[in-house]
Amino acid sequence: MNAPSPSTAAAPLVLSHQDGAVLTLTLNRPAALNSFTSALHDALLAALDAAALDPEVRCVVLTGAGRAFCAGQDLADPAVAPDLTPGAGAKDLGLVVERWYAPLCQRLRSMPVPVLAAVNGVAAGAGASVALGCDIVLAARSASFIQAFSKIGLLPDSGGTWLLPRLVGRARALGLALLGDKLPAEEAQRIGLIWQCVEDAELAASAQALAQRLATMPTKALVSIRSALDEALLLDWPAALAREAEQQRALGFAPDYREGVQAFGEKRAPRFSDR
Ligand code: T3D
Repeated sequence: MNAPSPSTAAAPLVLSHQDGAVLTLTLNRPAALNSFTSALHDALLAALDAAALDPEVRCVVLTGAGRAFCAGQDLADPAVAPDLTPGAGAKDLGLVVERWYAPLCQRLRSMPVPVLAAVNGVAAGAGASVALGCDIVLAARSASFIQAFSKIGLLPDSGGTWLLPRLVGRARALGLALLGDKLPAEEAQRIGLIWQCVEDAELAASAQALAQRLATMPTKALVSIRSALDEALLLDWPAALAREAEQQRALGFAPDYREGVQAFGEKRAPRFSDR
């Protein structure tokens, strides 16, 4: 991965680097392990919104600067951290989740292009949920996933309660979420929480290679596959079959299908263009 452009005055909270059709977004609060403040939320959401609208972007890579991917909510943020002075009122975390985390997770899940998380270090709390909400998760061998919520009296948010049992089943989801233990990347791959664990030195290059590959694929089909798999988990068998027919109908009318079949017949690489 090429180094993101160096910052000028105040360092941007999200570094953006485009290589061909692959946009890499790097969370950039390394001193606080890239934990989320409202400003980081704003910057990330704006970058994802822009990518969603940019026809040149066909895959997004999300990663972190420094030694962490993301340590979840910034617990030093006075807007969310409890005021410990006696008699001080409690903060409404529901509002924080509704205002920031739910829109971010919804944005990731509805991106019109595949999103790949390159987990370069620890992913804790909402940082783990955000990584796991991406379409493909690659992690460095030294990275880890921590459902840190229970340690501070909270429950997995940012889609965590939805994602965890679907990814690893109820028993493991509960073990991870109740205990909040550090799960090394290699173990995360073994239990099916993530796609792949790679050597630290290979993470950036592996993520870019996979992202470039996804960027050459039929984007509409990839995004339909994501939504079909998500929806199918909530459907019974006849409804899933009906939904497949519906989505296949739409893909069959899209130019990428013609191009794919034509390229196969002509024994050449397809040139997909739908987005
Ligand atoms: O609004 C709401 O609150 C609701 C939404 C909640 C969503 C959530 O994400 S809740 C979960 C929040 N996250 C956590 O509880 C994780 C807290 N962090 C940790 O447990 C540890 O830092 C890690 C296990 C992630 C890494 O440990 P380690 O030993 O490698 O690093 P460290 O020394 O703990 O942290 C390094 C620095 O980053 C340190 O700052 P310092 O002392 O060097 O100035 C530490 O305070 C800072 N840091 C780490 N995590 C956070 C953080 N600062 C603010 N917020 C953090 N979450």
